[in-house]
Amino acid sequence: MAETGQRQAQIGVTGLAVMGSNIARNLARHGHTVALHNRSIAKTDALLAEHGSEGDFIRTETTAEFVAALERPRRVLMMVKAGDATDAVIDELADLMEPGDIIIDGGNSLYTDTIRREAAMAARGLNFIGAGISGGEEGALNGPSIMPGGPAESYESVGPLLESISAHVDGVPCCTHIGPDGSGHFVKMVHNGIEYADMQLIGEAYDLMRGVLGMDVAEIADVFREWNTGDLDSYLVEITADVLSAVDATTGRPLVDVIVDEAGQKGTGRWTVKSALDLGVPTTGIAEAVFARALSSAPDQRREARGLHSGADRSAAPADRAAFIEDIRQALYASKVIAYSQGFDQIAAGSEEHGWNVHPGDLATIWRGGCIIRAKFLDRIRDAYAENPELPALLLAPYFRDAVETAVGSWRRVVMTATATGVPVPAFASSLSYYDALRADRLPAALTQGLRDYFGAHTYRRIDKPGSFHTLWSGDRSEVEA
Ligand code: NBP
Repeated sequence: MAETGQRQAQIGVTGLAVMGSNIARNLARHGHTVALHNRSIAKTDALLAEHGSEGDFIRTETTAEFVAALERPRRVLMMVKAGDATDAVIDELADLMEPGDIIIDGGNSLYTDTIRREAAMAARGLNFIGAGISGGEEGALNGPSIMPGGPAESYESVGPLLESISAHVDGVPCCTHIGPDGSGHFVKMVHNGIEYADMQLIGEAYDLMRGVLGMDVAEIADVFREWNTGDLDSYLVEITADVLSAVDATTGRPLVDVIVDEAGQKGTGRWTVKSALDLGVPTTGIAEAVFARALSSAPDQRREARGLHSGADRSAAPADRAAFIEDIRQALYASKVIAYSQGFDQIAAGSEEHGWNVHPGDLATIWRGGCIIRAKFLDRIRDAYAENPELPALLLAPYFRDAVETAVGSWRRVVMTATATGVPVPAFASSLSYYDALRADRLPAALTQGLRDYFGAHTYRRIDKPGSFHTLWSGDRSEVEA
């Protein structure tokens, strides 16, 4: 640790709350000299007091001191609250920086803000990188998954630094240049959306074991532990077993039973769904997960509705417990394939819309470690895109197609049983409907078009000849070419 002097830092970190301080420590532990800055000095001093011996830090108090402590081109990693705070810090930094310097926003910024900020910084000759960072506080310290978007030239300067602190899987860093401007924050947003879907599916699997099979929480924890040794091997399944194993010290009950059942959200899931709507991509798994959290967080309505008649048929509960647990596992896997397939579709659509040229295989590679959705499954996704970079949908890759076709009987039994017994499975059910709709020969969209033509003369196309047509519904009902 040192006061500002002639020594200069390879990188500066501003915003030293949980994420920023852990990333600064991670950078220092990898041999980089790190200038430290926070709006209020207390966090800087706390970091130095507790962890100053972990590496080479330069303490700075003001933004001017901070910028002056950096070697050129200056590299600043911002880890501040997303939104107005991020704009305020960028403005302050930009006034003190010079053309060629690089600002990295490692916060959870909305990608459209990143597009705007990147353009504004480029106009001032500054390089702006919007880097999605996943892994929470533990990942920030020990190796996160990093998704940087921005000018390719600036990645040459910051890429090696970021790659050095990222997680590594099979020697490959979980960090790569995603594409221009908002692409990094966009893929991080969809990553978080997939995380929502993953967690919702896990929740539904747990609820089925409780509600249909009447298993106790410890038994369900064992099932998740067992699942984590197979195809479902993932961080989220692993920590599900841990959370379900926790016992409340005060009451002696399973911790999950004393936690209020209202799920919070910070916004990235909602952003993903809004973007899916704008792009016209049916990201139903993520949408169901966001809506399920919203429903859980409507306690007044839920209280009033609690006594509604269920019409549930308890006799529909399967007698063979082991077989139904296997059905749930298959349904979880198949629904997870759908959620990822939809998420990758959304990324492809966003990439197309903004001209980002995002490589889906790269994402599967850098999501294998460090991030919350890390899973064995990601290896399969990476292989699928390596085999065919032009895959029309992840679901259609031979491996996933086989997996889902194998699972579909189980999936139907699970959704039927859940429906009969009154256990809500919005993500399982809508994923199955998505699958059925996608593989259908014909969809009722033909009727929708007929109705639209009837009341709004919106026209329709025919299966047997080109052109657009309209039926004179209120006249003689003959067809005219539109
Ligand atoms: P917070 O999101 O809670 O932000 C706190 C930091 O922002 C503090 O350093 C605070 O300074 C600074 N700050 C604020 Br608030 N307003 C400011 C302003 N107007 N000017 C300058 N600094 C300001 O911290 P976090 O949870 O460590 O997250 C940092 C970023 O990383 C966020 O964008 C977050 O969304 C993202 N992220 C978080 C996680 C996670 O697991 N927590 C994971 C991935 C990404 P102060 O100390 O002076 O108040």
